[in-house]
Amino acid sequence: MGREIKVEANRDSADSASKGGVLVLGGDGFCGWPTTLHLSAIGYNVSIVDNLSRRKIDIELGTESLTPIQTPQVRLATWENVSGKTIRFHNLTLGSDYRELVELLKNERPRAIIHFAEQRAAPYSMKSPHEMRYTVRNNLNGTHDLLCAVVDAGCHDAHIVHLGTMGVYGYGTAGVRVPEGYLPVVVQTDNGPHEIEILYPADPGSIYHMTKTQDALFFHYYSKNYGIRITDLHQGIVWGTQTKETRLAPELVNRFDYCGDYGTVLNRFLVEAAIGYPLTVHGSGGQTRAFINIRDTVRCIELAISRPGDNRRRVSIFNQMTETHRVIDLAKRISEMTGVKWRSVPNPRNEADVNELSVTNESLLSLGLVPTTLSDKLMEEVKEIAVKYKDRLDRSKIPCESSWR
Ligand code: NAD
Ligand code: USQ
Repeated sequence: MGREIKVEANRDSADSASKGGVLVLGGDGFCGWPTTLHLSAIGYNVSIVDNLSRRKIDIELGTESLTPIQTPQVRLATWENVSGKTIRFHNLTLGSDYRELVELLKNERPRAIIHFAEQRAAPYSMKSPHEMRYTVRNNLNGTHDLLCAVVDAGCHDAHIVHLGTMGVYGYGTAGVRVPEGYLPVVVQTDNGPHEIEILYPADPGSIYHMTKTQDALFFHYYSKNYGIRITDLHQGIVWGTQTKETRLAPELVNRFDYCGDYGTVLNRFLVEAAIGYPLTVHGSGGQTRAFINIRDTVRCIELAISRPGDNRRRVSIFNQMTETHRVIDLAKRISEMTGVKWRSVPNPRNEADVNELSVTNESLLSLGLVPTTLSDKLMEEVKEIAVKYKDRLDRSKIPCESSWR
């Protein structure tokens, strides 16, 4: 068994009142930590699996979260103090600690497994062959080991919810409104035209995004052959920092990445504005992308795991995003809000300078998601975090140095 942090004094009482057990793989990360707290708060009995590789990559890159995130021990003890609820932590590497994973699944028999545990930065995945190979090894072995272990442990009833990405579709959709994973197409057969449904053609723009397109095939295979229930959430760019639960104590603060590898565009613009650094628009800024606030991320996971069972032989694919924006429009809006100028920097990525993007997201809306859309008030809130911790910021880490070319 992986090293376990013991903060489980209330385990029995938590179990008896619980809505069921949930494993959060990658529960120490930016999306995983607030999701863990939220699921614990609403009555799930939650265990985290994380090998802290993200914290180690920070050390490797010589950077750290803008917010002072605490060790897992302090985070979990604080949560127990403020909520009275226990969360267990297993330090285990998905993709290599296979036997430990099988044992964990046999012991916990979770109702749902939320899979966040992948290397998630496109620029990091493109730095050099070392990071390219690490990203492929980590993400693909991790996802496959999880599926294989679920079968091996006889946990066929566990619902796997994976965090995928909008980037699996590519961003050049030729005017098509991007559907939720599947595309109906008409093929010519000897008996005339016949309609079939295919996975929307994959068009990854980085090694990282490519691993997510490959994950989709693993899910298709395990769902079709073993009847494992799988939901793949194709998430847009997440922005924001805090959620209702992470706000409950300073020790629960969520991670905030701003560096050129891990910082995502909107959070980076807000941090740049907070220190008067001209907003770094790549190229013309005509790139259109899908966005979602971190509060909606945690809500979407809640909705995904609480919905009734569906066809186990077909992966459910939902687009987890609430709005689309052009990068330049975000820069101009933040510039007007703060008085900090934007400037165009040469685009280090191999991506279209301009694209249109229209996305279907009915599934999560129909389950009850009420989108938290971009508002100056919410952006102010993120900027406040940036201002509060600006002395921790290292300006030399802002430029994006990973080049695709
Ligand atoms: P993150 O890097 O902050 O968190 C990932 C966590 O997984 C880290 O704590 C890391 O230590 C852990 N991890 C990675 N590989 C592991 C392994 N092999 N074994 C055990 N633990 C491992 O990333 P995030 O922003 O929270 O993203 C979580 C998921 O959501 C990723 O799969 C990502 O692709 C997806 N996603 C993120 C965004 C975003 O904007 N942040 C957008 C769309 C999709
Ligand atoms: N960009 C800038 N300036 C910056 C940083 C980025 O103009 O300072 C541009 C990029 O060139 C790109 C766009 O903003 O056109 C988005 O870049 P990003 O770094 O915010 O997002 P991306 O690399 O796509 O990755 C992030 C997450 C990833 C997730 C993905 C969802 O890191 O885990 O899968 O968003 S999506 O973009 O919908 O595929």
